[in-house]
Amino acid sequence: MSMFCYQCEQAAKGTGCTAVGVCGKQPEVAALQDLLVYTLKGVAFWADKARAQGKKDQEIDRFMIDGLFTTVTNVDFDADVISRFVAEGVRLREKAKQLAGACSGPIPAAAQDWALPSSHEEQVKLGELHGVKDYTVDADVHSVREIITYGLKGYAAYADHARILGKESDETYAFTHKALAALLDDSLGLMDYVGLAMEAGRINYVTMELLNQAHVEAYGHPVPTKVQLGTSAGKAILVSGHDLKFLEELLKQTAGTGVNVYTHGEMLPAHGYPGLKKYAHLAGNFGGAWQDQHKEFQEFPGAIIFNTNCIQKPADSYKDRLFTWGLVQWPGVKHVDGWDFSAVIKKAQECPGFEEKPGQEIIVGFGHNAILGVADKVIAAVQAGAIKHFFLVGGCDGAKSGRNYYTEFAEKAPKDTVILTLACGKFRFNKLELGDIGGIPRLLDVGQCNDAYSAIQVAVALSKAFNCGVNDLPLSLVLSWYEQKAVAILLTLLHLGIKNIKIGPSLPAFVTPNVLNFLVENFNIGPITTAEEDLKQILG
Ligand code: SF4
Ligand code: SF3
Repeated sequence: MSMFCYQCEQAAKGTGCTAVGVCGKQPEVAALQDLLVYTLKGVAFWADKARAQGKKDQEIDRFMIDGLFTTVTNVDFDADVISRFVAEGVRLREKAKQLAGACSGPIPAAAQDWALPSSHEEQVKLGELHGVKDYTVDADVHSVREIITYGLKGYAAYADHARILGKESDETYAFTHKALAALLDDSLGLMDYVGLAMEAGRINYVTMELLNQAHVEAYGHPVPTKVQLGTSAGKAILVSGHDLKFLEELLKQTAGTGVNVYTHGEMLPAHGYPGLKKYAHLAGNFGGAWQDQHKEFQEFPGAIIFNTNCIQKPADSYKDRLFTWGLVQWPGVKHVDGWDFSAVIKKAQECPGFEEKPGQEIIVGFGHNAILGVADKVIAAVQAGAIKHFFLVGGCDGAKSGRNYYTEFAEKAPKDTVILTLACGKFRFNKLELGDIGGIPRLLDVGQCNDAYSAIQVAVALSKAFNCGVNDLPLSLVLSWYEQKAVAILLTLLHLGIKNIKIGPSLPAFVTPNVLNFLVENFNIGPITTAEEDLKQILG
C-alpha cells in the first residue's frame, strides 16, 4: 500500500511521505483522511448552493470544521474514527443536497451520489483514488488549492476551540463551504485561487479574533505571570494541547483531590489567564514542545492527556497513563468522551506523583492587552533609541535540527531589541535569560499560535503610534512552521499585506517554484539562512 502526504514540514525528503508518515500516520489512515477531505468537498458543494438560497444547517456547518481539524497533522491516527467521519460526511452530503434542491449545472464527482463501501479495504482503496495526487489541473493551480486546503484545516482548529467556548462565526462556516466547493471547480484559474487563499487568511483572522474574544470573556485578558518549571509535591496530571475550556473543566474536577495539574507544550500560556491561574493546583509547566514528548512523558509520574495536537506514537513506558480527548485519537489509547475526567484523575492517583523540587521560573501572559497597557513606555523606549528593533520569532516547533536557528537567533539578537514570541516554537529559547530594557522584558510571550491575533494587534497599535504602515515599523517576522495552523496564520499575514517574512526551517513541499516566485515578488517572503546572516540583513 502506498500513500502520499506533504501537508506538513516533516514531509519525507522535503517532498512527501510515501511509505508511512514521518508523523507516524499509516497509509490506511492517510487514504481515509484523503477520502474525508474529498467527502467534505462534496458536502460543501451542496451546502454552498443551499446558502446561496439562504438555507443553512448547523449540523453540517459544525461537521465541516470537525472533519477538517481531524485531518490536521498529529491529531487523529485512528482509522476507525476517520472511517466513521467519512460515513457521517456521506450522510450529510445527502442532507445538504436536499437543502440545496435541484442543480442545473454540472455536478463534480465528489458531490455526486457515491456510496461508502462497507469494507475497510474498499474504503481505503477509494481514498487512494482521491488523494493529493488526484488532480487534472495545472501544477501551480493545484499548489494553491492545497495551500487553501491546509489554511482551512488550520483555522478549523481555532473555530473548534471557539465553539467549545460557545462562539461560532457564520462567516467562517460560509467561507468553508465556498472554498471547499471552489476546490472542485476546474473552470477557476490561478488568480481565482490566489484570491481565495487571501480570503482564507482573512477568515483565519476573523476566527482567531473570535477565539480571542472567547478566551478573554471566559478567563479575562492574560496578565504577566510567573510559571514554575519545577514540581510541587503531589499527584499530577499533564495536559498537552490548546483547549483552554478543557483545562478549566479539569481544574474544577481536580480541585480538592490533591492532584496538581501541569501544562505541556501549547498549554503553557494558560497560566496567564486570571480565570485559570486562580486555581492554586495549576502547579506549573512540565517539559517543552511536542516533539520531546517521548522523553518527557516517560519522566512524568502521573496521568497525561492530549486535548488537541500534537500527539506522537505513544511509547510503552507511558501508554497506559495516556489519554486523549476531543478530536485527538491514537488507536489503543484511552479516549475520554465528554467532560467526565474521573478516569484520568483516578489514574493520576494511582501514579507516584512528584516530590517538591522548585525550578526555574519563566514569565508568560504578554497578550496585546498587557503589552498595550505599557505602550507609552514602549513607544518612549523606541523614541529614545533604547529599543532599536522588534522581532516576532514564533510558530511551531518540530524535530529537525535546523530549528536550532531559532535558539541562536534569540541568543544573538542585539541587547537593544525585543522579541515577541508565540506558539510552541518558543520552547527553543523561552528559558534564556534575555534581560530587560528599562523594565520591559526583552522576551515577551504573547501566547499560543492562535494568539498571532494578539501579536497583530500589537503591530497595528505600534504602526498607529508611529504613524506608519506595519511594513515600515522596526519589526521583522521570523517564523517557524510545522503544521497547517501555521499555513492559516501565514495566509492571514499575507492577507494583511505584511511583507519580508522569513520562514523556516524549510519551505513547504506543496508550494511550486512558480507559486514561491509569486510570494517572493509580491511579499518578499524568504527562507531563513543562518541567525547571524539574517540578523545582519534585517538590522542592516
Ligand atoms: Fe508526512 Fe506530515 Fe503528512 Fe505526516 S502529516 S504523513 S509527516 S507530510
Ligand atoms: Fe505546536 Fe503542534 Fe504548531 Fe499551536 S503544538 S503550534 S506544532
